[in-house]
Amino acid sequence: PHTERTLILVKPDGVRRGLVGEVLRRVEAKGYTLLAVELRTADEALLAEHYAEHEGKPFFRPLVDFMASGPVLAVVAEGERVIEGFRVIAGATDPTTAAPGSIRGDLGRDWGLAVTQNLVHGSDSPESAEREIKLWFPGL
Ligand code: YYY
Ligand code: MG
Repeated sequence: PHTERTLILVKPDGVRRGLVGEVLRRVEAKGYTLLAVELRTADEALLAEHYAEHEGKPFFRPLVDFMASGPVLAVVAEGERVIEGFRVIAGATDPTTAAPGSIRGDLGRDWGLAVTQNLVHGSDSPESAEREIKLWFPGL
C-alpha cells in the first residue's frame, strides 16, 4: 500500500457555485480520508507562493487575482495514491475537454471565462503535496 496526502482546493468559482459539498462527496465516495478542511480567503502572498511554479507566465496574475476573489475550501486528503487519484477525479486542466465523470468534465461551465476558472486544485507530486500542505496548514 502507498498511503499519501494531497492538498485539494475548491476554488472561488466552486465555492460561489455551491459545489463544495459535491467535491467533498466525490473525494469521500472514492474512499479518501479528510484530515483537514478549512474555508478561507487566501491573501496574495500565499497564492503567489502556492503557484510559484507559474510565476512569469501570462496567466499568473489573472490566476492569483481570481484565487483571491473569494473564499476557497482548502482540504488535506489522505489515501492510497491520492495525489494521482484526485487529479484523475478532477479531470484535465481545461474543463472544455475534461472527461465526463470528472469534476471539471461534469461541472465545468462558464466557457467564456477561460481555463482559469476550473473549480479545483490538486497537488501534482509528492514534493508539491508536502510543500502545499505546509503552506496551507502549517500546523498539520
Ligand atoms: O495542475 P492544474 O491545475 O491542472 O494546471 P496547471 O498547469 O498547474 O495550472 C494551474 C492553474 O492555472 C490551472 O488550474 C488554471 C490556470 N491556468 C490558466 O489560467 N491558463 C493556462 N493556460 C493554464 C493554467
Ligand atoms: Mg498544477
